[in-house]
Amino acid sequence: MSRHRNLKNMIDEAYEEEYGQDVDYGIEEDELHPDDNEIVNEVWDTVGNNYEKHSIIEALDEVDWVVDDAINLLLVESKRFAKKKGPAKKKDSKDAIKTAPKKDNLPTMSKETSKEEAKETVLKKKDSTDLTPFRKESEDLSAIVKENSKFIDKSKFNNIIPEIPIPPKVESSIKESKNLYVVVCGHVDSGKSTLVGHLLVDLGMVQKQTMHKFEKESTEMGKGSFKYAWVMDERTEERQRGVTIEVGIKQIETKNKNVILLDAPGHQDYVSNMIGGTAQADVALLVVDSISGAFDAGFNRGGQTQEHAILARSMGIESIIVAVNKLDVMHWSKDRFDYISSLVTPFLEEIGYKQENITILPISGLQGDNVFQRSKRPDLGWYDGPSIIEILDGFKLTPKNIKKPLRMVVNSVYQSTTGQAKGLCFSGKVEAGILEKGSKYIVMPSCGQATIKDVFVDDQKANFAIPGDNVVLVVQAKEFDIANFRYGSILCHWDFPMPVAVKFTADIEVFDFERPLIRGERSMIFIGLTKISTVLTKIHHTLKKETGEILKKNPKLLKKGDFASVEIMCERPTAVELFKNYPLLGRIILREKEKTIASGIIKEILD
Ligand SMILES: Nc1nc2c(ncn2[C@@H]2O[C@H](COP(=O)(O)OP(=O)(O)OP(=O)(O)O)[C@@H](O)[C@H]2O)c(=O)[nH]1
Ligand SMILES: [Mg+2]
Repeated sequence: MSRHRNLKNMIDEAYEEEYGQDVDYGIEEDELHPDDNEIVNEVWDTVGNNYEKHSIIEALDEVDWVVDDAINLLLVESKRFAKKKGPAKKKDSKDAIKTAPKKDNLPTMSKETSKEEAKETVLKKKDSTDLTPFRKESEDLSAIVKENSKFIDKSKFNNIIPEIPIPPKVESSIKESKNLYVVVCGHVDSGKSTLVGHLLVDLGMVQKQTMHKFEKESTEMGKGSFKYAWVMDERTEERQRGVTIEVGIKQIETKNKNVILLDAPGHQDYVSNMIGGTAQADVALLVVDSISGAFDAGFNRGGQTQEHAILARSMGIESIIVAVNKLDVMHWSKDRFDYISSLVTPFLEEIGYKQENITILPISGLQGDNVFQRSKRPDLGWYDGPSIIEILDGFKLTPKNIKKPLRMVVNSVYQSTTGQAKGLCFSGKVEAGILEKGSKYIVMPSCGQATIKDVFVDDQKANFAIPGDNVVLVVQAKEFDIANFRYGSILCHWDFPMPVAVKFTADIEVFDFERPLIRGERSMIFIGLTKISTVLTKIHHTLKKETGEILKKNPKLLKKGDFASVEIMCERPTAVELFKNYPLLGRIILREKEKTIASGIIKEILD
């Protein structure tokens, strides 16, 4: 069977299943040597049609026809092998692209989808991710990892990571961290930054003069309603557009907690930044716009109210606070609040939040009702529950992984010449284990060595840090070059470095996407703060969610709602963990075409 026939069959089946109709590709068959046919097809189906047949054969020749090695080579060295951009190979398929109706997004998978649209879907799909922009990084990192491969022991990749004793001098002085990380998320313009900005003003953390300045300047810009949002949106572009782009971080103190507020962007173009914020959070504060129309835009398919809630749950957040915002515009209507609750609460339960972990309350971020203090407004007399700050203050923190070997997510590396921390500095958050001054650690995936000269926890000098602590470290580094640092690198216990791999198996759940997922699917995967281009190299079987029972072996495609065991290959060596060892670093989110298509957990690290 030739490559084209093979691909055609695969997609035919998918379409027959979905549409009950055939698809005409206008693609002719190539005759291939029968002995090598199957191998070439297998590689080609996985890497997609960015490659010509002769490139596949060339790559196979270089690695003695070992399929996995050829796939690896083609992806890592895509520039050398991928075909040059130019006219489509076959006349008919090119015409199909031209004549198909233009759409911003891929066509929806419905029975009504036309043949032309179906063709367009197939043709676009196989070219979906261009690996070129990652080429340099991938080459650099591959070389570094190769050089430092003595630190990477593949035989230990799937070992259970044991708990290790806490040093006695540390144990006696450990106090439970009071830090609570809250990601403030929700659809664009729902009022997240305004809420956080107003809260900081109410807490006296913003000077009166500064607030006057924001009021004056935002009004001059015709954006007076954004004055509180300006407390969080500090960049000129954010203020001019009235849109948050990067996660804004502010720390506040309540009676019992240090609350770290991570004000995420709601715009769909910046979902990756939102994911970075969510990866660090203990709880989600989902801000929902109660105004008619705006609520629907966020809550309907494609809106970020649903997407953010799903992402937070997929990333391990179990508790969610829903702030039904802008109720001032809706005249503080209890009916409106009840209506929104009646839609949002069942949805949250459906995506995996337990009823007891969902709190919903009416607020106005702009007016400040039920944010810092309970509202005294008579119109809101029907609600007598706590304010957001009261809810956060009473939040029960789950015990952290203190006995596991250290994992600290590094979110910046810089040289500092001023302040208390001078020299090469890492800042980030301890996820698991104890970090001790004077100890030596390893930074994965680049395998740099770092000895800790000084530890600062919340700007105070300390001898150690525990899970949940926000730290700045002054380090003495060996085999570590700032240029090799990647956002999301992990500082690890010297004896238990994180596996650095390119291939793993995962159990994934498929979300609502325009079409089914098939083998060869290219997507961006998010693991903690790491973002990486990947290919779905195998679909082993679908599973029953509740029991893990195998439903269908080797399915051709995965549809919305399917659970499946799959194999995923990363475009460069990546630090990954088994979910059972470190849940945060073993969870994955798959995104394609600016949509979250699936989430899952890493089950086995292969290579
Ligand atoms: N009437 C009213 N308007 C509000 C309220 N909260 C926010 N707004 C308005 O909603 C608009 C958007 O507010 P932002 O705080 O920037 O919204 P956001 O959710 O942070 O937006 P992104 O970060 O870009 O997703 C501004 O004009 C705010 O004044 C509210 O409680 N009542
Ligand atoms: Mg904002």
